[in-house]
Amino acid sequence: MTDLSTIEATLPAIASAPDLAALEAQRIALLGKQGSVSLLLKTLGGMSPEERQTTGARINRLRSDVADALATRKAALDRAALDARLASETLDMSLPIGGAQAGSVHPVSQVMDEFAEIFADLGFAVATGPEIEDDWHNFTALNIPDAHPARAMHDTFYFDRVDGEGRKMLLRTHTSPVQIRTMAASPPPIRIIAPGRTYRSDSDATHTPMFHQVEGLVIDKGITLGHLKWTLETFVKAYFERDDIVLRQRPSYFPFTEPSVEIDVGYTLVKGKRVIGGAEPDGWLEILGSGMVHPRVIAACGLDPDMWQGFAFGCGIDRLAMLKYGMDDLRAFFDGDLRWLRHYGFAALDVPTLSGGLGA
Ligand code: 2U9
Repeated sequence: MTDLSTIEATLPAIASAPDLAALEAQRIALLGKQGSVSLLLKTLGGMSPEERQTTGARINRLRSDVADALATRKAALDRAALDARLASETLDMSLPIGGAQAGSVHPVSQVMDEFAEIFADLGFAVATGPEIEDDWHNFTALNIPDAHPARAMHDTFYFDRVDGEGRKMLLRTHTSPVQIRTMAASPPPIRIIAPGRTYRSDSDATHTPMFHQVEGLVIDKGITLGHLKWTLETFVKAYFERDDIVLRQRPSYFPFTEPSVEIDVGYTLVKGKRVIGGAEPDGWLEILGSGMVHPRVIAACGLDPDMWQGFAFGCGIDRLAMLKYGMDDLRAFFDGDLRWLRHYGFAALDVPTLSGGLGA
């Protein structure tokens, strides 16, 4: 058996091991099953108590010195190997991205960007908020009290817990709570759009449990239905990128707006296909809901409805994307099928701008 002093003398060799393979050979020779230090450790059992206190302690110290020296050298060799790799591997940032592997912008993201661009031009900011909400922000503040039938109509996903104030937690059924939070937090005038994910327990060819909305809100003094009509007309013309757009307004009902107005856009038949636009429509498609913000909603956010008025609107982005870009099944939007994404996706650098054109 190699004696203690001889092994102690090998410690400096560990610190100068030329590479990881040599270091591993040293580790096996010292600490492996038949390694010299391991064999010395086995002699501890046969020692007298006095011997264990002196020689035994020296062997244990040797074991830990060897382990430390191996770890220190390994860290240094690893670092040197990484440095060498980083120095030898280069990335040419000017190479074209690999065609088949290139990602694309999902039509829903594209349409959200188009909305933001059009409404930024009209002075609207983009506001966002939590997807997990409480029933006060999602319903009560929007003039939908506890027993109101609209709560049932929203097919809400509830959590089985309440928040600190005893409010039921849920997945927001519309983006309206974002506007409630904005009104409660910042003084008018307010001009915002709120794009985002919304959730309802509903699933068929035209409904998915998760879908996307954009809602808009204007709060100021002296706001009228005229402002609403002009804003939506300006938006729809910009979105479909044509001036010969005819809108039809139909009276409707939402708890949070009074009066409420549904907006249809005229389409013309071109070779049997519906095309949005045309001065003399062949038919109508419903695209937006809107109205003057209900005074109770303004009051719920701590504002005086005699001083402040406003209008709001809401629409499903997924449906608007289908109308503009021609998809016919909503469910395919969220299947993650690469063929669909390549076909309907947009180039990442093709950012929509009013000056450069919105869509492809
Ligand atoms: C506040 C006040 C009023 C938002 C509005 C609509 C009309 C509407 C639907 C369109 C299709 C939802 O995706 S959809 O099912 N929305 O028709 N939304 S007015 O009104 C608000 C929002 C917030 C504070």
